[in-house]
Amino acid sequence: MDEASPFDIVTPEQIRAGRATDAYFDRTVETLEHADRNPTVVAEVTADQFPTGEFEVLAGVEDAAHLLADLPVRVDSLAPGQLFDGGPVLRIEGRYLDFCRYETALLGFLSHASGIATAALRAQLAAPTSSMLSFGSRHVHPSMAAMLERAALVGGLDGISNVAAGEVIGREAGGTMPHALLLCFGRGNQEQAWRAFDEAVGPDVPRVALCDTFSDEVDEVLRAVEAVDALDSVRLDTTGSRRGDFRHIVREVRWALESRGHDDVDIFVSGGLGPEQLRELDDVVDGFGVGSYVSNADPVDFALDIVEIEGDPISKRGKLGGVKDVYRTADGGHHVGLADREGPADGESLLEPLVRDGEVVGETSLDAASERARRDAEAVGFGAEGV
Ligand code: PCP
Repeated sequence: MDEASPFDIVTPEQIRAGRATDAYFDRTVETLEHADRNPTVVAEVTADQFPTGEFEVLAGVEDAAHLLADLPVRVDSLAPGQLFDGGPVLRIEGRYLDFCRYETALLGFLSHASGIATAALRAQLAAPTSSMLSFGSRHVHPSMAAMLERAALVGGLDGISNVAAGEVIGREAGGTMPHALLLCFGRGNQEQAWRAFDEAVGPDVPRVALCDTFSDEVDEVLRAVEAVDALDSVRLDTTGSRRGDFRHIVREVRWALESRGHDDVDIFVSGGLGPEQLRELDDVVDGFGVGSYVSNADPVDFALDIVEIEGDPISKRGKLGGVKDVYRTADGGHHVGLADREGPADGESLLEPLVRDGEVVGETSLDAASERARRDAEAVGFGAEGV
């Protein structure tokens, strides 16, 4: 183990050097070099061979691009944020030994981020009128926080909570107070905690009082608005065992605020929320913190397969040989076809150059990816039926 790294973290240098690989790729390199065999191949990253109608969001493309740009290969891919339901999302052309060892890291970059971005999009579409922050970094290994937060934003969440991840991806982390802060001031002293927070933090930090620590939500909310003049919001993170009818609790809080003239105080809720609860609460809250539903999403089951060797189509059983293209048709459907044939008349080809001559040439910006996911969800009807 590297003495300089006390944590169980594979370093960026190891990833770049092709060491974040399954050992059988090392054996494959040894064997091919021994046999003096290094064919020119085309390989494709695919989850489903044929379109399934069940769309997922592609994320992790920028990491994949930076990994592959160091290698003498040509890479095409769907753009980050693009929705897909079958066929290749990324294609590599080159000598096999030049990228063999990188398959493991490449699939890891794409699989995990795409699963998270898909869950984020599903969450966002369940509550389209509320703002939504990513609160899940506590559920993942800290070395993955930036991946989590970027993918959550690609899927449409509005903000992130992990500070270091924000520094990596160029976004400022948001968040105000945990229960620990209230507990440190002691039972019955919530006003002291809320006021101390108001006095301590900078003017740009929204004044959000957490109002569920010791007593009834309505009671704590009314105390908070009295305690802090410029209160922006209250947050309810009512624990599951006390929740009962959470929508009713939120409506009571809204009623109590409005009846005392505090219509401008927003209500923010968090804790164990997935699409069903988000949908149920969207019209009575202003914002959500969503953690585990997004952070614990299953990775997409991508595989990398060689589909052409020295110009001839090839595949293992159950996979489709030959270089493919993926088309979006006007009705929002997907069509997968051989790249050297004519695509559907109304089809737009989705695979675009990502890496050429050692340079990342594809568009990988976070804003463009989020915008694409949003537009694409509309185009294919993602989330339209509450899924
Ligand atoms: C919220 C809640 C969840 C956190 C967010 C993640 O934190 O208690 O544990 O959301 P999730 O349930 O959707 O994964 P806080 O209220 O700040 O937690 P704490 O009780 O630690 O103060």
